[in-house]
Amino acid sequence: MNNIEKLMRAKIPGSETGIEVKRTVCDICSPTNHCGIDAYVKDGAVIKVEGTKEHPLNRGYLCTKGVASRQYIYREDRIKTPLKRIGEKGEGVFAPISWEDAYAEIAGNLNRIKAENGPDSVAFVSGFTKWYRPILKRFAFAFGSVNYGTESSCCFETTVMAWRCTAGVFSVPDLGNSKVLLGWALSPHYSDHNAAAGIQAFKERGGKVIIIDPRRTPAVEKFANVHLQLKPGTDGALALGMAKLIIDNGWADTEFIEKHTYGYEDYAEYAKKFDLETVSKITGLKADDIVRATELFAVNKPASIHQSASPVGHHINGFQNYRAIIALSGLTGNYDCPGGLMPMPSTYTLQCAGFPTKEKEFACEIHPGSLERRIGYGKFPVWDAYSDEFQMMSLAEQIRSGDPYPVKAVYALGLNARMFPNSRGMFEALKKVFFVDTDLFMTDTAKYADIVLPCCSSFERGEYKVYPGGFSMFTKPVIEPLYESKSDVDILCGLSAHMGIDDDMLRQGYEACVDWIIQDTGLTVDALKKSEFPVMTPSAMPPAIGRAREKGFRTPSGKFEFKSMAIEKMHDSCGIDAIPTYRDPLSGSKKTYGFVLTSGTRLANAVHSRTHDVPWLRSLSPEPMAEMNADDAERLGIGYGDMIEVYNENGSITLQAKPGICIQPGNVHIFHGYRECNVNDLIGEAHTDPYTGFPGYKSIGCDIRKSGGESL
Ligand SMILES: Nc1nc2c(c(=O)[nH]1)N[C@H]1C(S)=C(S)[C@@H](COP(=O)(O)OP(=O)(O)OC[C@H]3O[C@@H](n4cnc5c(=O)[nH]c(N)nc54)[C@H](O)[C@@H]3O)O[C@H]1N2
Ligand SMILES: Nc1nc2c(c(=O)[nH]1)N[C@H]1C(S)=C(S)[C@@H](COP(=O)(O)OP(=O)(O)OC[C@H]3O[C@@H](n4cnc5c(=O)[nH]c(N)nc54)[C@H](O)[C@@H]3O)O[C@H]1N2
Ligand SMILES: [Mo]
Repeated sequence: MNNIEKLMRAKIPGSETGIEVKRTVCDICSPTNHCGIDAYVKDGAVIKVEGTKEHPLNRGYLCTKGVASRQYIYREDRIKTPLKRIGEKGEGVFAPISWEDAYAEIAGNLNRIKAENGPDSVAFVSGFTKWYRPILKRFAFAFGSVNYGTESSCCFETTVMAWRCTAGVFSVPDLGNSKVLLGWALSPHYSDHNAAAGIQAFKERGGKVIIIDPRRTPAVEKFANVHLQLKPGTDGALALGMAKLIIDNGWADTEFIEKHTYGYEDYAEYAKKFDLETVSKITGLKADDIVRATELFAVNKPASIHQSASPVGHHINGFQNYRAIIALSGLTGNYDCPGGLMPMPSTYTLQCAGFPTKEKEFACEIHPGSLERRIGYGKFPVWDAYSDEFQMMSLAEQIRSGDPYPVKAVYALGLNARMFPNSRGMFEALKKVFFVDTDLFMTDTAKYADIVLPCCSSFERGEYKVYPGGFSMFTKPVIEPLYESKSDVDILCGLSAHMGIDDDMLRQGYEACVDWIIQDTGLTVDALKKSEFPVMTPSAMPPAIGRAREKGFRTPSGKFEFKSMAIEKMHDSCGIDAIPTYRDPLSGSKKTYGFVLTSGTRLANAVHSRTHDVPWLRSLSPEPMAEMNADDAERLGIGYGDMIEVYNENGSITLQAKPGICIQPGNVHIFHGYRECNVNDLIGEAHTDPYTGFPGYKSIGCDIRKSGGESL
């Protein structure tokens, strides 16, 4: 082997090998975890990836997903050209067409449907991906449709809403100055891996951690001083029980309550119902453990609360449960003070980086008029009040019923029908509309599309990004878009011209749009492009801790609201409660079942549906599995790997059993996103939170039996 061959084999960059190192990001996870990547590029192909050492987020490290980036971007089922359906919907038989023909076909159909049924009969929707959202929303609104909806309908938005109606703004822990962290559903090793190191450092400084989680996780093993392994969806009862203990023991911050809160008397009166015995019964927790955790949290100030992105909200009582948790920060005076919870509005596409952008103004500049025309409007009052998106969980039903008006087309970016409860109903609905789907991969949802458009990955495009701590970045493509793919935004901008949408911004393209959005930050796209790494944004400010106490909260009462004034106004027409009342998460089911089904805990190696077809990642959890408690399994004669059927009034799925100690007896947990075994077939469309429309993914009744055997 000569020297050059050796260098090539070791993938050493330089003029001898022609290998260049170019910087990009991995965008497989949520934007909080879009890690810096050093892409080793040779002859226009990525031949190796490493973490970027200079990136403030990952500092050189990559997780399993980032390490598998090459397999992700070069997946065999990448869509290569625009496609037109020639087979039946769902069959996956398509003919390649040119971009011009695809644009013409889409423009012709959407403009015809608009002329025949009005602009709202076209819904513009997005799955999990966030980066293009301001542009998609502007496109929808400029087209004239109020129907812009995203996966935020089932993700993190319910937390944001709970915060907005309590403190006026989303808030985050000031962990650096806390003594105690109440880790409500805290499991960063799986869902937010870059955050785990910060909590480790907090522990090493002597910080105490309480974890509230129905599951034993690495965070429980490594961080928890106390673990409350409660029954799924009983968080509200626990939080109200903690409130009662705090009040009864004189641990409440009376000064904060008097000066800065609204609705305390009603909240305190309601909490009286949640005595230790009642709470133990509802949550399955030992009374002593509840007292120990409450005292640790309430007497060691300052303390902060981590409320995770979604699991607390994935119940039919999720919004109220979140509010009950958040209320504890006001009750103990741990709000808007160093070491407590601090107000932190989002900067750009749901990220809190600590400076304002004009994302919202950009998306809504051309406004289509009254949002009361939105799909599902009137069903979920808190959603209607706090979001300008339509609640996507109402989409399938309105397509099927045509009530109050027909939805005739769905223009989607990365839509996954299996994300929805009653996914079969969503697939059926997609048969009834003119459906365009843009994706990297030929998914089972894309197979229902009339036109499929190939988009490219983060390695193949430029993108504006923000990171906590005031960082901004504009990435550059490290390779050309593969095959005939284009970036989602280039597709939207191209289509806008063909559709005759009268919007100069969309015509000018992505970089002009971003320049508009970041006009007040002291940066431009050109300036950002000069750096390969995130840079500090001139307009970034440290969090304004203490401002709400001084100047008032951005709520209707100007106070921290134990009782929401906004919801008080809705009470008479909608019957929803202004204080964080609790109801049984299983009360939505028609029948009583032997087990509680909970789903979708994150896997370290997977993100929803998008990674199960990446060979390295799939190899780490190759089979869909139902986790159950070893005692239940033994009692029922179920061994590891046995095929079991999990079923309820909504459907039945068959998968391998995985008995263990992760969850308590009485629960079955199933990971989500698997094409061949979709847990959302067991969740009914009406199993939603009446405040926000969020699906009850994480608590529904079910029974199990050995596959082909008797009911157990
Ligand atoms: N049972 C159960 N169901 C759940 C959950 C649960 O916990 N339990 N969690 C819910 C939550 S919180 C969420 S956020 C949702 C997420 O649900 P999904 O939206 O289903 O998430 P993904 O499968 O990651 O992504 C959807 C599609 O986007 C495509 N995609 C990837 N990158 C791009 C891109 O750059 N452009 C375009 N156009 N497409 C792209 C992917 O290939 C994929 O087909 O699932 C929800 N569903
Ligand atoms: N690897 C990976 N990371 C991801 C994702 C992914 O798919 N894969 N998805 C991203 C997205 S879209 C989201 S929304 C976030 C979600 O991220 P997180 O909000 O952290 O959610 P999970 O990891 O699902 O759950 C965290 C913990 O909550 C527990 N939990 C479940 N039900 C309940 C409950 O009723 N009460 C309490 N107290 N705890 C409960 C689970 O057992 C789990 O240990 O993750 C993001 N990060
Ligand atoms: Mo999510």
